[in-house]
Amino acid sequence: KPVLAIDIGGTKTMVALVQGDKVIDERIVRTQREEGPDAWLDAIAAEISGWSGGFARAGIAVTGFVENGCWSALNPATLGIPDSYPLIERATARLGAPAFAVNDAQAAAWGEHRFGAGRREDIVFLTISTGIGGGIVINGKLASGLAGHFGLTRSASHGAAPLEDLTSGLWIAQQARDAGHAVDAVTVFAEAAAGSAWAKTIVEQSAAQVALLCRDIKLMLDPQRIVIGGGIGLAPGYLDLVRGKIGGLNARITPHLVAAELGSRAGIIGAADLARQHR
Ligand code: BMX
Repeated sequence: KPVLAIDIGGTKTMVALVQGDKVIDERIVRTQREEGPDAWLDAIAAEISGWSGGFARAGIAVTGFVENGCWSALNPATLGIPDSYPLIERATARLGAPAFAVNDAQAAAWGEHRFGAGRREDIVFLTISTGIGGGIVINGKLASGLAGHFGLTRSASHGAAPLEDLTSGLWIAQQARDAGHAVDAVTVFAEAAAGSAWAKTIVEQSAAQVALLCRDIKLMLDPQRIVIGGGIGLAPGYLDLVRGKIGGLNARITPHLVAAELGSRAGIIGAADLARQHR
């Protein structure tokens, strides 16, 4: 039977029926950021009411930290999750099937390792999205716990701000507003592609931060590939910009960047596979 796979991000939530690496059916809803996890689960349950009986278990990928079945925000600006929300318990009751939960970028890293751009390789997956998340696969194993939370790293030059607060989709939209353009991050990309100087500056600053991060990841973990996903990471032109900013490094330490082959589905496909193995 297919697995019910769910990916709750800071901006959108994907729900899908997944079998292996095949997505049989799929819905996307906005994450109602102000409403909280009970309402998010209600919205998911309403969306999939037609799928009842079509799955025997659920795999849930979420932005934030999952521990002992409970879900918390590490950066509440990315999504305001109440501390230690009992996700497994509530989701199992609400969805009517045993649920497994994992961080969204860790799930996506696993999906890309199993079925996508990182097959049979050690990879780091980076999602450039509402926030910036990551997952690490080393020696065929997914690193768990906090591992991969690159968006929360800081550097002396940034002061108290986590990296994602100076780089992510939320930051891009905020920068646009500060420049007098009340548009979302995707529109900033369209504007940059159309030649707007203000938009280009914002996108380039974000790409420069990600380039530095990829360089550091190469030195710390030496993955064969760094797989880039997320709504910003996969926006046309972004990956090339990042590659451009990395350019000029000694070949030995230059990271190999590729786009997520599963695209925006890396999280649901990875979560489904992890839920299947977890039984
Ligand atoms: C944040 C953090 C990570 C997450 C990443 C990407 C929270 C709520 N989230 O760093 O756990 O993986 O954002 O999340 O603390 P996304 O919503 O942008 O996909």
